[in-house]
Amino acid sequence: MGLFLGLDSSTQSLSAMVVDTKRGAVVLDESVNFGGALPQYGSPQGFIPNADPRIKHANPVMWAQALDVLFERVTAGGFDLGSVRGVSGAGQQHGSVYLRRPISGGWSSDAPLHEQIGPLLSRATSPIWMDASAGEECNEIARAVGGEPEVVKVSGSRAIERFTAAQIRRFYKLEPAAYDATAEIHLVSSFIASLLAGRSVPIDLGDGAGMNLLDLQAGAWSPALLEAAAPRLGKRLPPPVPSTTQVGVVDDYFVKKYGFRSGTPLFAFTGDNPSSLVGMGASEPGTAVISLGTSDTVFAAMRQPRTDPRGFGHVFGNPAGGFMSLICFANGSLAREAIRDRFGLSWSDFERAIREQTRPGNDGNAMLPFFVPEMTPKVGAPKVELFGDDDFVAWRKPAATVRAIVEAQALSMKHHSDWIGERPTSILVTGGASRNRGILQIIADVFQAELKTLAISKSSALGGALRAAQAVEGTSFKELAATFAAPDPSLDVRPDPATKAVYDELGARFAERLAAL
Ligand code: XUL
Repeated sequence: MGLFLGLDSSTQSLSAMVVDTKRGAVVLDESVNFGGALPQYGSPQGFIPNADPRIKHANPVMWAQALDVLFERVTAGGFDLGSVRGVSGAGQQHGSVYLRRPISGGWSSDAPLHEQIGPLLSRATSPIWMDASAGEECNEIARAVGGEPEVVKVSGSRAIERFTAAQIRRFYKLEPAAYDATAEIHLVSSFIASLLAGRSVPIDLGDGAGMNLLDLQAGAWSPALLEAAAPRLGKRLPPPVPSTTQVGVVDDYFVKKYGFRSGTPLFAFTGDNPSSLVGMGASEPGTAVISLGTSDTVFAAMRQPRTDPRGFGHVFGNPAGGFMSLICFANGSLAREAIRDRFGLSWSDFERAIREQTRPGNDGNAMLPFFVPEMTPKVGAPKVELFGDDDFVAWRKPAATVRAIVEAQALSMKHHSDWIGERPTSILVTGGASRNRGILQIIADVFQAELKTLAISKSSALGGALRAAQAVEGTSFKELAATFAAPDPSLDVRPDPATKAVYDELGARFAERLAAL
C-alpha cells in the first residue's frame, strides 16, 4: 500500500495528484497554469496566438519547464516525493512533438530541463488539438487509402484535422527538410513520459488511437495509413504499447532535484480523456461521462469499436482494456469564457443568470456558439449568431446570452452523442465547469438525465495516479474507483421533467440550424 503520482499536461496547465491507497485519500493536488506561471512563452491560454485562427501551436519547452515549476512547488510545500511508489499520467490528445534524435541517456543535472529540450527539437512548436489547418491533408490521406470509410474502419475516426497524421503530413509538405531532420515524433503524453524517464518511451494504445495511424483491431501502426501520412513515418514513431506497460523509471535528474526514490517505476502515459475514463470510475461500459474543460467532451467505455455514422465521433483505446467512444467540442470553456468576459461577469453571475434570471427555452433566444473553429459540427471559421428579440440580438441581455450559450452547448452534445447507443439515465460530469450548478441544471434538463459529480474534478490526473496504483499493487480499477472516484450525492443534479417538451422542440430547431450550416 503506498502513494502514487498522476500528472496531466493539459492545454492550459500541468497538474499533479497523489493518492494514498492505504488511507484511501488524495494527499496532493497541485497545478501550474502555463499562462500565469510561465508568461515568457506568450501563451496566456496555453497556445501561441496566431493571426490565422486555424493555427494553434504550443511550445514544448514550456511543457518541460512546467515540470520543474510543478515539482519545485510540490517540494516547497513540504511534500516528500520519495514516498511515491509509481508514476503515470496523461496529456492533451493529438498534439505532436518533433525531435532531432530520440531522448536517451538521462538529463544532465547541470542545467534546467527546459534548456536541454530546445536543441533537441526539429520543429520549434507543436501543433495541438485545437489546430484546424490541415483539412487538405485529411483529404489526401483518405484518398491515398481508398476513401474515408477505410480510414474509419482501420483507425476508428475519419481523417481529422487535429489528429496527428494530418498534422505530420502538413509538416512534411511545408517543411520537408525539417521533416527529414526529424528522427522521432511523440504525442504530448509520450513526450512528457519521456522527459520523466530521460529516454524516449512508447506511445500507449489509448492516446495512439487519436492519431489516425493506429489499426485499432491489430493494436499496431497501420502500414497503409503511415504511408498515406508521410514517407518513412513508421521509423519515426515509438511503438504502441498497452496502457498498463511500465515504460521506464523516473530519471536521476528528478531523483537528485526533487527527492524521488531511485528506480520509481513509470507507466505509459495516455490521453487526457482515456485517463479521465479511469479517474471517473467509468472504465466499464454503461456509464457516460461529460467533461467540461477547455474542450467539452462526451465519452463512454465500449467493448467493441462502434463508429459515428455522422463522422464526428472517435474511438480511442480504453486504458483498462477495450475501447472508448468520444465526441469533442472545441467551443467548451473558451466559448463560455468569451461570454463571461464580454459582459464582465463572474462564474457566480453566470450561475445566477441561469438559475434566477432566465428560464428553460430562454424565451426563444438562442445562439450558434462557435467562438473558435469547431470540429463537432465542422465549422471552419469562428461563427457566432444570435436569434431572438431585438435586445438579445444586439448583445444587450447578458443573462439570456449566458443561458443561450449553455443551452446551445448542451443541445449540441445531445445531438452529436446519439450514435453511442442507449440514452443514459445517469451521467458523470467532470472538469472545471462541473462545479457550476447552473450549467449542470441545463445539461440535466436537455439530456433528461441525473448528473453525478465526483468530489475531485481533476479526473485526468487522478486517472494517472490510479493507473500507477493498479500497475504496482494489482488492485482492480473497480476497487480503486469505489475508493477514489465515488460520486458525491450532495452534488447530484436531477432533471426537471417539465422541461422535456421545451428541449425536445428546441433540439429539433437547433438540429435544423446545424443542418443549414
Ligand atoms: C479530444 C480532444 C481534446 C483534447 C483536450 O479528442 O481533442 O479533448 O484531448 O485536451
